[in-house]
Amino acid sequence: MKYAFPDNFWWGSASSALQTEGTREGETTWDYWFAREPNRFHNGVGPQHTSTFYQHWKTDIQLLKQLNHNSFRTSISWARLIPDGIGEVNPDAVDFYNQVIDELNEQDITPFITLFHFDMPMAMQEIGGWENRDVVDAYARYAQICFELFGDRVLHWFTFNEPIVPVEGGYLYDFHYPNVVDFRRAATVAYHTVLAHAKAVQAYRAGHYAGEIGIVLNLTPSYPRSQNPADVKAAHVADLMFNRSFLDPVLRGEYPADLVALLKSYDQLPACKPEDGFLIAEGKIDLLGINYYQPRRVKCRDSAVNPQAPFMPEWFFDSYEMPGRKMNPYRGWEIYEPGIYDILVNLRDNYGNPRCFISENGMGVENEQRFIENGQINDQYRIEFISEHLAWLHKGISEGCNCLGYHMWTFIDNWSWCNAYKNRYGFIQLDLKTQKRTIKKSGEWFAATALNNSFEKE
Ligand code: BGP
Repeated sequence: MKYAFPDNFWWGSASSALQTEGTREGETTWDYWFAREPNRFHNGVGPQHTSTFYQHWKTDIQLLKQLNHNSFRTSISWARLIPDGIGEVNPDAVDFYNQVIDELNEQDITPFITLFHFDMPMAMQEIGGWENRDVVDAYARYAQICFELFGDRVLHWFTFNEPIVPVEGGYLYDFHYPNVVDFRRAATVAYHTVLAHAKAVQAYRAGHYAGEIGIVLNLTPSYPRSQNPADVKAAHVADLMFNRSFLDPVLRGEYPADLVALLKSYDQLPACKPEDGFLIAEGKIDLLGINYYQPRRVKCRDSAVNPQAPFMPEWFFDSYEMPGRKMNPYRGWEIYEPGIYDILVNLRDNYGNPRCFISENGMGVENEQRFIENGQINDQYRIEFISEHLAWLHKGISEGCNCLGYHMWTFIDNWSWCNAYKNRYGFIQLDLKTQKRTIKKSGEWFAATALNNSFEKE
């Protein structure tokens, strides 16, 4: 069967500043944390020398061209642009991002720019990070500076990438700095992130720029083990906590009433100001980026909650390991292609069918050198992964979902936070010693698909 996509469909990939640039300038929480606890990072590899995009941006953009990208998302590093988060702008950073943006446009690759991809300037973390409303204001200023500097040539902006991840990693599950486990503080961080998002949207609207502004959310459809009301309720709470805590404010301009009621009943609500509601209502977006990697399967709890234990989302559900689920064993994530369709249908039916696109989807695999044939990684598994997700995406579009594109994570193997270079995601293999870039089979497959705006599959 031939799967053809609408005209002007966005084909491309995503990356982020800290994971690719290398040549660190402006300290982030990652630099600080790595200096103190290198053992937290796979093989002790930190963020200093990631995939050298800072030096090789021009030839890397050539490679994007070879992959037939018509669009590409990366982020601006707040700490590179404004090293202390709030003060002077670094002119070298302005030059660098100007060059990258201009070259992308020159090559007819539409730049999609994220303002915050997990990389908090350390100076901002030192005053409390997202727990402090002053940091919300500093971020709003940073956003406004970016719009003023680059808004004439960047027409697709994203305030945050996966804002729930720093909440989970930094304040619940101990996989990002500052390694706190405290739900109320996590809720405050999430809430202030939504306020920061809304302030950036407000600034963008006030500037009457020509483009559009959105956010990138990692949506994990929550599937109950069974239709038993207890399992269904468990899935509902997981959905409220991990999806709707950001989805509802950015698309509906308000929080789900049952999420607010639930947190209130456990005394976990962040401190709110009366004017916050108006601000959140102004944070409604033009375009939603959807990162989809895995579903969330849950069941009701098998055991009673220990009332002395810290309050956690897991007070309301257990994870459910569905027998026979397909796994990516390297990352430990389930692969469930219909999830992409379920997300789109949910947006169509319950959120007014917003303009959206898949902003990340991908498969990290360890030790890909074992698949080298004639000097090239033959990653057939990745081609299958992509084409199966695309088939479900295609079904969604044919049923009226407003999905405008598909971006892969990622173009060149890059540094994956605490996993460093363990799992490789790229269309292009990166030799860490020589920095040599070699297109994988999946890169060739994607280039052909983008060129034809279609692909064939049985
Ligand atoms: C997303 C992030 C990316 C990227 C990707 C792969 O959550 O937006 O930054 O890293 O996941 O995940 P990981 O690197 O954790 O394997």
